[in-house]
This record gives sequence, structure tokens and C-alpha cells, in this order.
Amino acid sequence: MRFDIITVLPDLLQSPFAHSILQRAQTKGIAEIVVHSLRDYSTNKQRSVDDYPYGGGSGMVMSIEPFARCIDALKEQRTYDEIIFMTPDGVTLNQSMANELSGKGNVIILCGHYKGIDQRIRDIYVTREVSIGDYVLSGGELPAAVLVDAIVRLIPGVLNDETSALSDSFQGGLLDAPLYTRPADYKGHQVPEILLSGHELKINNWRHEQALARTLKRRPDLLED
Ligand code: 6GU
Repeated sequence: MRFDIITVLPDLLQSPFAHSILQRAQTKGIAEIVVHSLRDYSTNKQRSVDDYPYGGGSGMVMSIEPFARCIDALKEQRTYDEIIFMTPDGVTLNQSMANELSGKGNVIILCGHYKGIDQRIRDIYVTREVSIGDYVLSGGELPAAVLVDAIVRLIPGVLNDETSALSDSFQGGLLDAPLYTRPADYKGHQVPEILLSGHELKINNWRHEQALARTLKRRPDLLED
């Protein structure tokens, strides 16, 4: 799967993909993540990518031409299944959306800034608008990194047995049960006896019980259906 991310802050997106599972997915050739600097596609000498809003008001609006030139250049190289715009007024990302997107081929992600982007970019190019939650961030870069991480770890071959997505919170519709490792006694705080018992069946039942209790307490909405 290939991601082309278009941003005014390419430096901000160098490190998030250079570690751990995302790095391994790229080394293995399962995911390709390419960051493009929007300014490189500006049409003027000042390399500007925004302008004053028609109709007045505060804040600048990102112009259509730089995005259009970058997207058109990419589309000449290959076909894209989705052009995603990261925006707080998009559809909220969840695990089922990440699952769906992990089945796609090539995807372009647009990161917005300032007050927003010219509506015509959304009308002409964007196939999907995605938010990562009900709060406002300064730009779409961190949300884009979150989206790519959530998707890439679900592509077959990226995770091994040890890092399996199958036991993730949400994957089974429940939050995870509590986890413990050595020491069994930390300053009097004991690991639950059952986990030391070696009874696989009892341990699995205990974990399921804990997951249910935690979900009921913290996220009852997940149990509704
Ligand atoms: Cl996708 N962008 C911005 N700027 N803020 C957000 C967001 C996206 N999702 C939640 N807050």
C-alpha cells in the first residue's frame, strides 16, 4: 500500500514513520510512505500556498493550485483509490474505518492548515474527509500520522504473532484486559494469582471477564450492539 502525504510541514512527518512497526512495514516493502512539500507546487516566486478569503473574515485559506498541481503530478504516475482530506469536520476515524482503508492500494492524504482549504479542492478531488476526534489541532499532519499508523498495522504481513492486532483493544469489540510482567510482587503490589496458576482456560476466562468489566465501566457504548 502506498501513501502520498501532501503538507506544508514535511519535516513534521519525517520521524513518525521512521520507527518500530511503521519502519518495518516500509523495509519489508509492504507499505510505502512518501511526504510531499506543498510549497514545491506553488505557482509564484514567494512559494505561497494560501490567500485571503473571498467574502472577508479572519485567517488565510489554502489555495487550490498547489494542491491541484501536486495531485495531478501524482495521478500521472499511478491511479489512486482514495484522496483523503484530514479535517476536524470529517468522519471520525475508528477501527472499522482503518480496517476498510487497509484494503486499499494507493492513497493520497491532504493535510490542511490555517482557517481551511478552498472548498473546490474538496469538491473536485477529495473522496473522503477524516477527523481523528472531537478536538481541534493546528494542522492535519499529526492526524495523518495517526491515520497511517492505524491503517498500516492492519495490512497483512506487517504484524507478527507477537504484535498481533487480533488482541488489540477494539479489534474484538472490547477493551484489553490488564497486563502484567515481572516482578510478581512490586513493593507489595501483587500480580493477580490466577495469572501465575498456569491454568490456560481459567486465565482466558479471567481475561475475558476483565475486558468486559473494563469496557462496561469505561466504554459502555461499545457494548450497545
Ligand atoms: Cl483531521 N485536523 C485538525 N486540524 N484537527 C483535528 C483533526 C484533523 N481531527 C481532530 N482534530
